[in-house]
Amino acid sequence: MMIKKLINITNKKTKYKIPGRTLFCKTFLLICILAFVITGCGASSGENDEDQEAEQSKYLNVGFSQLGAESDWRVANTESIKESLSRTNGIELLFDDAQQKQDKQILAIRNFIQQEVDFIVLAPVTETGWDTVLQEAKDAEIPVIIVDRMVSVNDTYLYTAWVGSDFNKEAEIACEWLNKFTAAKGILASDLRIVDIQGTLGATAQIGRSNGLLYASKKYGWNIVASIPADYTQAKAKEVMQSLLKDHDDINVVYCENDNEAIGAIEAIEESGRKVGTDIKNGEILIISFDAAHSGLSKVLEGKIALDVECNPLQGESVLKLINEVKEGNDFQKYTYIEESAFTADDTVTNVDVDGEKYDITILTQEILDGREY
Ligand code: GYE
Repeated sequence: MMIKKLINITNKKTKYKIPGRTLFCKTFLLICILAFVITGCGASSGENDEDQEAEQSKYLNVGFSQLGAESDWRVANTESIKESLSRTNGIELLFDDAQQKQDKQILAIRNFIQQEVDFIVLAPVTETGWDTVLQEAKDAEIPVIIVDRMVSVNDTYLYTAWVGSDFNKEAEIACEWLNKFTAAKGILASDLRIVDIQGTLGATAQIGRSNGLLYASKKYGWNIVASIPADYTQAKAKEVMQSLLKDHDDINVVYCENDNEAIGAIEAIEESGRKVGTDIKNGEILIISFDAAHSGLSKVLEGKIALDVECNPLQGESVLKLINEVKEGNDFQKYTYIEESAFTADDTVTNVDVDGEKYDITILTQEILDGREY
């Protein structure tokens, strides 16, 4: 290959007149190049290729299609997976960030298939639209592990396993807390004027969190003033909140579907001259959030986020375990749910009932915040 390439280059060059060179000079030059390639250079590059191949075959090749880097949660999720799927753990990781675009994720998966990776890990931006590409991975006999959000496919045999959070449960915890908290403060359900700053429409986290709020609003008689997506980003949530505040002067609860959105919403509220807090009767706006990343929990401790429901992004170890189990042909769990908590700085509500079970609400301390890894 290499020799052919050099001959071609040399041939190309001979088409041009080289001033002051004789045919003898040109032939001599060609012989020298060939000798160099065949002896020293050619041999060592072959050896290098072999060395590289031998080095790489020591590792399991895993392609990871991450949907983006839109939030603190996402950054922590990427870091966790990169840390676990490392050479130390026998894995060569190919990483692709799709910048929140499904077509980029599909392209990345096709590239991984072409490169004949051993496993594909996919954090899908939305639930639908994966059947074709996952069938392609299946045909290539590459196991696919889905992380975080789900894929909604005609047949679940298209993926090997899934690791993530129970988004319906997270929403139920948040809404049960709001119901108990407002009841304890003597606030009527019919007085609640809630806005939902949603995540990326069609993402499992958005579907679970938005639906949970809708369900509870019907159950308890709350008013949902508006539901607007902000793609889980601080900047978009700030814009959304600014326009909501202009259109509605009676908002008293903002249900943000992640911490970065909550931070953006708080900025907009404070810049408008209103206050965030739990004293709804005196005009404060109560903020609920999800993720409980360090940035969100700091706002809990400052009294600006009333409740932050945890969504744990540290999924790397579970993914590594699954990969090893599948590789060894051992039994494995098709669905793995990560354990999670919920945090508040106010001790009015210490637990809620979720699906007939008591669920503790953790009172956040500086010590918990200091120990937060993400
Ligand atoms: O809450 C948000 C992120 O899908 C659980 O996506 C994830 C969500 C998370 O951008 O911060």
